[in-house]
Amino acid sequence: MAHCDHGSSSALRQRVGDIVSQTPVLDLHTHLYDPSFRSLLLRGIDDLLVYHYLVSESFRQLDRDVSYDRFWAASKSEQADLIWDALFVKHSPVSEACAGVITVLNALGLDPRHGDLKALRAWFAALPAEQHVERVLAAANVSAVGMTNSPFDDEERPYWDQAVARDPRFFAALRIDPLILSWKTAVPFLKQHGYDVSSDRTPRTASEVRRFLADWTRRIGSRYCMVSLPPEFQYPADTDTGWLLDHAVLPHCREFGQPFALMMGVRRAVNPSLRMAGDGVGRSDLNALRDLCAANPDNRFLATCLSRENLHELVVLARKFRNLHPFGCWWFTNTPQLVDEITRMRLELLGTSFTPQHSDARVLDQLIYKWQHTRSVVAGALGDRYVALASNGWQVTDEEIRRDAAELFGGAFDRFCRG
Ligand code: HDL
Ligand code: ZN
Repeated sequence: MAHCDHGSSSALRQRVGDIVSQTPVLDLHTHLYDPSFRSLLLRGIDDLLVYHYLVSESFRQLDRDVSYDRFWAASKSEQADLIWDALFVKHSPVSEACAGVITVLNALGLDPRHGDLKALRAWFAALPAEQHVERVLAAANVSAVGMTNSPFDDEERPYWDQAVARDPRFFAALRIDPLILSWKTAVPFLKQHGYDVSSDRTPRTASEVRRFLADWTRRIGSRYCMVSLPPEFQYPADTDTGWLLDHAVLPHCREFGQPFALMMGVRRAVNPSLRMAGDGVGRSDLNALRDLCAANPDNRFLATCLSRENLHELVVLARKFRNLHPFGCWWFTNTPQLVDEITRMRLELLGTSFTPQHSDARVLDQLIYKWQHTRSVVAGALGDRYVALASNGWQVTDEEIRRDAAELFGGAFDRFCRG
């Protein structure tokens, strides 16, 4: 076995780190909006601090006299003050979500150590949205941002009636949870919007649901359909969900040549008092995903799981089904330690035929930390694979490293979407 000179392995790792940081990323799933959606685009220090990840963490440290009601009655800046004091002043910001805020402030040239929230607020307030977007996309080296666009969102829907110039770097993704998971309430909504559906599972209802999906796909130019699913999700199933998938959603995706994205294992409202911060995790039965892929070979499925225990099964399933593309370290798995474990598992079982990360960013500035932290971990995992190859006489070239990095940071997703 050719001896790998230690010096060359650290030089190789350095080359990988440099190339990965220089590789623009396509962020396939976020909750961001381009500036034309105005107030829907969250940005700045207060939105960073009231991020629901930090809300749940702060309730573990806040004084008992800060009740849920008192917190939710407070203004956004008062909530931010409470969170800053609880998680950054009274305790060290060692959690991933806290560390992310520090990474962002540092990257923007702001002194995180002596966080004078008043001064930080003034700094962000003076930054127009369009300039803020340019600054953050450049700092994060993000070339494309996947939005989450729901026809059922009363706040967002009116924006699609406006013929305004959109930022083409922000692409749409059609989110259909209410349709698939709350059919009984989706029926009146669809009827109200001119679709002749009934709660019965009739061919008329199926074709009208497909017309709804087609109308919105064309209206927003979405690249894929997405749904999040509870741990109990089963397929096939004699349920409204199962029927809608088979008779409307999957045929729609085939007709439009688009993948269907599944985010599996979220248990909504474990603690409703935490509102958006109150969701939890549950282990899914991935036989449902297995049967989706097997029964629908002409559909393509993007998938991620919220339970760490499901993620190994997901990788093994991806080895069995070429129409399955694993992506991301979602939500509670988006921590450096788990991103490292999951990415190494995926590289060693799938090569580069997967997408290691999406940011799930809700606040514009989060792109900076979510991608800086991810790049550092992915570069480490990828570098180790190249060092192992080198020790067996396979020296990767910079061109090959650039090709592989581009594949992982959006290329594989892009090709998978195109079918
Ligand atoms: O369902 C989803 O898309 C999740 O990502 C939720 O939006 C969740 O609140 C979240 O932001 N996770 O990162
Ligand atoms: Zn999300």
